[in-house]
Amino acid sequence: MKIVIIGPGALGSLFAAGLAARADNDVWLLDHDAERAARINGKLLLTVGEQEFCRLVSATADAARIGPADLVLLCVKSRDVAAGINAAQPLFTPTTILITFQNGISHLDTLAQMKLPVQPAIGVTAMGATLKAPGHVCHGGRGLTRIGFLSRVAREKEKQLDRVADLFSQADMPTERVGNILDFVWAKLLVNVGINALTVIYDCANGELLVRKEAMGKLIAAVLEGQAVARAMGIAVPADPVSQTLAICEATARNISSMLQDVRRRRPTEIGAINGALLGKAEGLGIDAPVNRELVRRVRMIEAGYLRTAPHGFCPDRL
Ligand code: KPL
Repeated sequence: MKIVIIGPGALGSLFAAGLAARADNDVWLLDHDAERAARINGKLLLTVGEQEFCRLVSATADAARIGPADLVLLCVKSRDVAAGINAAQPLFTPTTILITFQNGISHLDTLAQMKLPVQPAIGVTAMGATLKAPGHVCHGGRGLTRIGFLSRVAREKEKQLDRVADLFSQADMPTERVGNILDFVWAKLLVNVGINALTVIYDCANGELLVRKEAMGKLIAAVLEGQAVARAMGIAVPADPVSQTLAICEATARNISSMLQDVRRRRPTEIGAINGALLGKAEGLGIDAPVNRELVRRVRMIEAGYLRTAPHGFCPDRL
């Protein structure tokens, strides 16, 4: 099977390394950065605990070199979704399966507004990964991945997606095809709404939010605002999203959230795709979401501080 992963970040590299374990998979990484692609090409390093594996993965910045693919995994940040798909046109045929993995919900609007080569499936994963360097990824814990289409598709497409779920599961990345992927997107959104921005504001690891009274109050309020929006939209989120968020905070206590990692690397954050997108939905429905508004304002202020001092568009390791 020819598999192309767009975006050599932590998750993209983890998927590439996992799927390349099977010799009959021809795995490619598509990177917008040709120099970096040349460095990664042919050798992707995967660290799992004390063990290191070298996987044969080709990398390029030129989708035409790869040609038509069976499976495309879009693993770029939300703001790069349109550019990622546009650069990948030579990969698509009517039978290509495209699965997009982004945090937050704003990519769903981007996808809905685009003229897409195929109907995309949406992915939500709890797999943990950290990028040590381009071409070197560390496995950060196994969690369930869910994939599914947002609307009805032909039975054959569903079967294709079932086969992709099997392929992932056989590569030690347990995966299910689900019929209600939007519920899972929102369940994860509420967790990120409660944790990510606050770790930036308090400059702390996830677990520290649990011992800071003020942060805990904001976490709970932000998630409850999100739950109200989800309910108004008819989305079935977990009955107690606050407990779920607190449990994930505890389980990932030593993690530096992806948003705080972005801030520390002076990269644009995903605040717009997470709390900002939630706020947009709340406003559209006439629901007040003062805590999320405040979180967006404060993270944007922090972000503006360092983006202002960087050359225009500068982004050290944009993936
Ligand atoms: O998804 C995460 C992120 O950092 O984006 C959590 C669950 C908060 C783990 O750090």
